[in-house]
Amino acid sequence: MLTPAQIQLLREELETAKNPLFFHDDDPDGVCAFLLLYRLNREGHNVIVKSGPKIDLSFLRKVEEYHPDKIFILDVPIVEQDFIDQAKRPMFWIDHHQPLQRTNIRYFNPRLIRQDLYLPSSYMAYEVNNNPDDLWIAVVGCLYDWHLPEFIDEFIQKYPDLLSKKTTIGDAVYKQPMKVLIRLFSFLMKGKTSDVQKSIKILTRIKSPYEILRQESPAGRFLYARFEKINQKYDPLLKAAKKKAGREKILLFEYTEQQWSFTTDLANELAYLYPKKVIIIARKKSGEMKCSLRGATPILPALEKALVGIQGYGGGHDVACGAVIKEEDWKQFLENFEGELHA
Ligand SMILES: [Mn+2]
Repeated sequence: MLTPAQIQLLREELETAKNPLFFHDDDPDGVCAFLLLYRLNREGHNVIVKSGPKIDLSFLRKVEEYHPDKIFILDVPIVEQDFIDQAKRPMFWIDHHQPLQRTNIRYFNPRLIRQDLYLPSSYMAYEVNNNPDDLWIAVVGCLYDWHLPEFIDEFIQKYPDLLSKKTTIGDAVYKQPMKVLIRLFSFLMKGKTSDVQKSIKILTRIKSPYEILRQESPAGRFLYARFEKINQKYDPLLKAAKKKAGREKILLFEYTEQQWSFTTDLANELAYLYPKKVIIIARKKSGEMKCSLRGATPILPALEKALVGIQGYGGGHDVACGAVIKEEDWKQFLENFEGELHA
C-alpha cells in the first residue's frame, strides 16, 4: 500500500514526464499496472519483459532506442544494479515480489513494510491512477494475481453482470462472467511480440470492459476476435488435461512446443477445478520439460528433495512452483516427486 506522499510523488513524476519508458511484466498484473499509469498522461513507450523475470544490461538498448527522460518498472521481480547505474535515468520501480537491496532507484514494494503484505502491482498503480473509469483494469490485474481488493464492491455495483456478488477469489476468476475478461487479458499477452504490442496499444484506448466483451467498437471487436482465436488453442488443452484427472493424488498433463504455451493458465485453472490434487503441467521444449506445479498444501519441500541428483532446477512459493527438468531425467524426477509426496 502506497503512502499519500508516495502516491503524490509518482503522480507528479508521471505528469511531468515527457517521454517515460515503462518496463512491465507480460502477465495481466504487469500489463494492467502499465495501462493504469500510462492512461494518466499518455506519454512514452512500453517494453514487455518476458518470462525471464529480470531487467539486466541487455535492456540498455531499449533505453538507447527510446531516449526516455524517466523509467518506470512494473511487476518485474529483479532489476540488476548494473542496469540502474548504466541507464542513468530517474527510475521508479513498483513491484510486490521478494524485495531486493538496490540503490539509485525509487523502490515501491509493500513487502519492504511487511513481509506478508500481498498487494499486486496493479493495486498500487490504481492508487496512483485513481480514476473510477479505470477501476475495471485494476480489478482484472488484482484478480489475476489472486487478490480481492477492497474496491471490488465498487466494481460489483458498477458491473453487476460481470461479478454479481462478493465471492471467493477462485469463483470470481473461474466461475463468474468476469472470467472471460481475465482470461482475455492473459491470452492477449501471448503470441508474437508485435501482435501483443498491438493489443496493448489498443487496450490503452478502450473505455470500458463492455467495449471488448460486447464488441461495441472496431477496437473491441479486434481484441475479442484475437482472444477467441487464442482461446481456441487453449480449450482443447484444458479438455485433454481434465481427462488426466483420475484417482491418483497427482494430475499430470504433458504437451509439446508444437502448441502455444499455456502452462501457467492450465496449472492455475486445474488447481481451482481439482483443489485436492497436486497438479503438474509440463511442456516439452528443446529437450527440457518446463513445468508448473500446484498443490493445496505445500509442495515446495517435496520439489526441492525430488530435484536432488536430477539435471534441472526449480523453486517458487509453497503451493505454486515452477521447474525445468532435462528430458532424460523426467521420469526419475516424477518418481522422486511422487515418493516425496507420499513420504
Ligand atoms: Mn504481479
